Amino acid sequence: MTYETILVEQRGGVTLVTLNRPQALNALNSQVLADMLAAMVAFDADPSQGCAVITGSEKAFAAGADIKEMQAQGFADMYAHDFFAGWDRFTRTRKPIIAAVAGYALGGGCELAMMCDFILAADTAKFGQPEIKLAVSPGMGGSQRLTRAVGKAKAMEMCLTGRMMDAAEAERAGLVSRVVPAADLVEEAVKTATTIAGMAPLAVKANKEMVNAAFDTTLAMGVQFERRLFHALFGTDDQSEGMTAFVEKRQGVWTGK
Ligand code: CO8
Repeated sequence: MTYETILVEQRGGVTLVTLNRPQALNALNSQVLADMLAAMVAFDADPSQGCAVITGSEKAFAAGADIKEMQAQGFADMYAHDFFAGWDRFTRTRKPIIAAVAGYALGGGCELAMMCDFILAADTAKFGQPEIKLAVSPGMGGSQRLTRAVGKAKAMEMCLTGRMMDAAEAERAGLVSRVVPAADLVEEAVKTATTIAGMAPLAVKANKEMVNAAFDTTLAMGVQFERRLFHALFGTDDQSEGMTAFVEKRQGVWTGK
């Protein structure tokens, strides 16, 4: 399957998606949304694929939602079409997605990275929510996810001033899991994704679901949710195989059942 605005390749059990609108620094327009959703639905449905990596170019992961597409829109258009609500579907992808960010991740680009399960950053990465400079605001979840990731003080300052955060600050603030040299970014992300793709598939989905639940619920409810999913994994063949393999000092062989 080929797409207009993204490149998709499979590297073993890893789906590598590269945003490919270099002329617009990978700005996210309606076509990117359509292409990305189609790619993620295919990824989720393909049993040979265990983890995805989304990356951009050396200069930009994505420089935001496409300003030229939004420029002429009024409230009625935005509201009638529930503009960009389609990105909610992206967050319902059940297998893990790693954002591999080099260069600018601004506005919708920062928000897309935060919709992924974690962010691996190149030392060149720059994160920001500069929408206020356009007299608007984040619209793809940035005010919520950034605040949860880095706390109110930094999120508020970034949203109100448009200030960018470099990779080192993003790592200190907990926005990214790790910073790697730019030249190694995609290789390191694919390596990490390969590790995840090698785990028992049901356990991967359960771990993703329970960590995400930490954002949506109270501590007590989240702990209960985790415990129930943990119990449920004891109904899988792979749990039995995983623990038997440990005792027999060998690698587990997963069936995804
Ligand atoms: N949209 C459309 N085109 C863009 C965007 C964008 N977000 N960013 C860059 N481009 C285009 C430029 O217009 C330029 O095109 P052209 O060559 O035709 O003039 C090309 O990409 C290269 O960009 P620059 O020449 O500006 O490159 P520089 O290296 O000088 O600057 C920057 C790089 C600093 C990244 C600069 O391009 C910039 O500031 N871009 C805009 C960043 C921004 O404001 N992002 C937020 C956008 S708003 C948003 O994301 C809202 C999200 C929520 C929406 C949800 C709605 C419900």
